[in-house]
Order: sequence, then C-alpha cells, then structure tokens
Amino acid sequence: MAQTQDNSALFAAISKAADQYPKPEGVTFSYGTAGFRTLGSRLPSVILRVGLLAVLRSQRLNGSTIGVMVTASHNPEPDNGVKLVDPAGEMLEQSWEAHATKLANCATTADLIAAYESIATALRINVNAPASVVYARDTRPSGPELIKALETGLAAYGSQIKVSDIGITTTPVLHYVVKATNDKTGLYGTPTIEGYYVKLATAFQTLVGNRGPLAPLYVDCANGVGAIALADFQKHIGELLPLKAINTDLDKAGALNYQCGADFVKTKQQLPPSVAAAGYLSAPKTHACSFDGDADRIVYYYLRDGKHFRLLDGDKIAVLAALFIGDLIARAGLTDKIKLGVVQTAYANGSSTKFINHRNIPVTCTPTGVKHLHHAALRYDIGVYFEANGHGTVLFSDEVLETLKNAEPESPDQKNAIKNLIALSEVINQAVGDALSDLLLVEVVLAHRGYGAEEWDESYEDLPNRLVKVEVPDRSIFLTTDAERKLTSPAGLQALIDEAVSKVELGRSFVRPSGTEDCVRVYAEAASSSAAEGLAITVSDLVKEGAAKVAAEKAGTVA
Ligand code: 16G
Ligand code: MG
Repeated sequence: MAQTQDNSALFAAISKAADQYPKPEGVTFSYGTAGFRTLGSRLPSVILRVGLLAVLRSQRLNGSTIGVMVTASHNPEPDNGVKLVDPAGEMLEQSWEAHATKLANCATTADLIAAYESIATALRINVNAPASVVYARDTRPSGPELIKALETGLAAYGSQIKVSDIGITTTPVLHYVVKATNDKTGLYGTPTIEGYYVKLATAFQTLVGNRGPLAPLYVDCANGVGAIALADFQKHIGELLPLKAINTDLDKAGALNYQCGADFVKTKQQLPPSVAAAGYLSAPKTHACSFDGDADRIVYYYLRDGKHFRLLDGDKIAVLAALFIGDLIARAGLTDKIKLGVVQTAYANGSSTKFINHRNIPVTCTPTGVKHLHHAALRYDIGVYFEANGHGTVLFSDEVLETLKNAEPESPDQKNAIKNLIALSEVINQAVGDALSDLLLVEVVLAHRGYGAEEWDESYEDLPNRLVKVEVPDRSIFLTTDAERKLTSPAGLQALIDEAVSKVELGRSFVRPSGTEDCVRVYAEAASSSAAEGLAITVSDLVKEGAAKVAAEKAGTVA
C-alpha cells in the first residue's frame, strides 16, 4: 500500500516536469545506431525522457551510475542528440533501445507515465530505489536548453537519486567517468575529467620514455569540444608532445564541423581548406589529424611529396596498433598466452583485411556501429577495433592485465615489453573510441618505430573505393546478413549484385540501409578507380530498380 502512495507522488512529480516539455507533433523519434539525433530544437522532450530512462536503467542495475551524453557528433551545428552510457562505459544495452524509443514517442504525459510504469513492471524495477546519473554535453548552442530539460526531469526524483553534471566535455571523457565511477576496485582511474587527463598523461610519459620530446602535431578540432580537451591535456604533458590545435573556434556560429573535422576529411578525401590554406603540411615529415565534433573519431593525413593528399584512416590505425601490440606480445614472450585480434566492418578496405590476415592476426567482421565492434573485440584477449571512419580503440581483457602484472620477465627486453603493454592499456580508452587517446597511441607507435607518416602509410595500398548514397522510397525493405555483407531482401537483388561483382577485378560491393540517415549506402571497391566507380554505379542502379519493383508490387497489392 505504502509503495503505491510513494509511486503516485513520484509520478505526479515526473508528470509536472514532463508537462513543461511536450513532445512535438508529427515527429517520430528513433534510438538509432548512436542514440537519438535530429534538429536540436526538436529534442527537449526526448532529452527529458532519456533522463527518466537513465534512472530506470540505474535502478535496474542496483544503482550503478549511468551516463547521458548530449551531442550530435559530426552532424551540422543545428542538430543535437543524446545517448546513454552503460556502467562499464559501453553503449546502452541494445534491448533497452526500444524502451528509449517508446518513451520518446509517447504523445502525452499520461501515455509517458503509463509507458514508464509498464517498463518498470516488466523489468521488476522498484521506481523508488536509489539511482545515479552523470551527464555532459558538447559545445553545440542548443546544449544548455537541452541540459535544462534533462535536469528538469531528474529533479522530479528529489534526493532519491544522485545526479552529477560534469559540464562541457568530449564523449569519451563521459564514458571514462562512467566506467571509473562504477569501478569498485578503484584501479581504473579517478572518476573526474582531471582523472582522465592524469591517467592518459602518465601512461603516455611512460610509453614515450626517453624518445621525447616528439615533433609538434597539428590537430584539427572541428571547432568542437576536442579543442577544450586538447588545451587542457597539453597542460599535463608539457612539451613532450606539442599539440598545435587548428579549428578551435567555439563561438563562431555555424563553424562546428563545417569544412573540417574527421568526417569531412574521410568523406571528401581531402584536407580541410583551413589546413590546406595554412600550409602546415608542406614542411617535410609533417602529418596532421582531425577529430570529429565530440572527439570520439580521428583520422590522420599528410601530403606525399609535399603535394598529394594521403589519408590514414581507421583501417591504417588498426594495422599500426595491431602490429605494434603483436610485436610487444612476442617480445614479452606471451604469444601463447595472449590472443590478439582485429575487428572491422565491411567498410574496411579489402587491402587492410588481407594485410592483417597475412600477419596471422585473426580478423572479425561485424555490422556497422561501435557497439557491435566493441562486443566482438571483447572476445579477444586484446581486441583492436576500428571502423574505417576513425571510430575505434583497443580492449585489454581483465585476464590479460592479470597475466601482464604477474609475469616474471626473464630479460630486460621482456620486462620493457610488459611495461609498455600495461601502459598501452592505460593510454587507450577502454570504454569507447577516443580521438585524444587514439592520437597518443599513434604517436607512441610512430615514435617507437621511428616512423613518419610515409613509413606508416607504406604498410599496404588501399584498393580504390566508392561510397554512394541512394535514396529509395522505403529503406526498411533492405535487410542484411553476414555482417551486412549480403542482402536477404529485396528477394533476388543479392544475386544480381554478385553477378556484377564477379565481372570486376578484385571487385567487392555491399548494400546496407543507413542507421542515421534516410538512405541506402552502396560501397564498392575494385582494382582500379574507374572500375570501383563503375561497380558503384551498377550496384546503385540495381538498388534503385529493386526498390522501385518492391514499391510497385506493394502499390499493386493495395490497389
Ligand atoms: C554512427 C555510429 C558509427 C557508424 C555510423 C554509421 C556510433 C557511436 N556511431 O555514427 O559507428 O559508423 O553511425 O552511419 O556507434 P550509417 O548507418 O548512417 O552509415
Ligand atoms: Mg563522434
């Protein structure tokens, strides 16, 4: 009886909060690959409701801290978004995405309360239990208003829950803070932004050893929150690695991700105009990198012979990291004990996969999206995962860390290799892909190898490739299998694609519906640029015809 009364007080408070942020009419929200993402002005009600779900999730997990990140990553400035972070610093468990979508789409406050109650009942959650939520946002202008909506929702619980605002920071820092907060051993690191910098800086100093100071590095911050992280981090490493930040304008309207950042560089395959104009890369042996708007993605590049743009994307980073770690494992005498593997998606360039396989490192292919790669990487003792677009990290299992800490080295070289492997596990963000942490990883490997970007680039040559966006009446008819490499629907389309691919030297092509945009994506690669282009066009045409056929059939049925 008492319980029911308590609930009604809580639901009245939640209703009062939700009434202030009604759902906009005519919009259907969906918790996609990386949370909710759309125009920031549409999102206040969604953010409030995501806050409510964060509380439920925390209660379900015995009060573990859940993270809420308000960001739209590389999207244009007017967009915003929100995603939830699970206790180990991972993306929200997939089965909960449907709950998020459900709450976000309730038309009225009464519907919202009913949906909230039904989730709580189905999952046996005591809605009066304690909970803990930590949140952050990037630099988008719509951020403060959205955080206000989040706080309004969370305030409905009063002192029943613990709420912590860590302010404006990068997505990976929020993931770190969530993981560190929930780490009962206290070994992962201090659960603050400062704790993150200290952890990375300490491990980086160990890894650089007497190789420093390293050459200055130009970093395009996409006019986003990475600029803040970079400046703060610099204070912790002094001149050991001078970080020359470019595109750091956080106040200029429309500047975020505009003609700069990792997504621009990867999709346009060119330098950001700001970098080109400043001539940073014309000096020999200089390379640069770009973060995306929330600093969880990074790509590198340089000018070959001072002229030709060369991209060093997530695939190249994966190769650099995997080979280096493989060598350290061998030097540590632990080849039999530690299983190293690489995780990629179908977008990984075929040459990279072949190159890694030739070095006897197993490769797993998963569907697109960090959560898929992350879970597959957990199956290795040390799992290197990267999407070609620059999202990625390296995961060390608890058992490996134990093995390393208890190893009894038989030589100074073994001891050194073990020390470096442990430091790598600390410099690399174990929760999620992290541009800053990946940057440190790359610079460490280059310093150890004595490589510049040219030597790194020599590992393998990318096969020419094309990525095409195809607009179709209904992308939901495109269903995939085999880690998105094959279509199962529309019926018969895959056979036609296979036939087109078989006619092209080193041809490979696949089709998948986008998880973030209303389109279907076609990827094609081949031995030559013109063949890749031709294959992409052929497959795009097949997709359009297939989609039109299904639409016509449906129209026929209805008629
Ligand atoms: C999201 C994913 C990214 C993926 C991209 C694919 C996260 C954090 N982000 O941005 O990993 O590459 O979606 O977009 O998972 P698409 O489905 O539109 O091709
Ligand atoms: Mg991002």
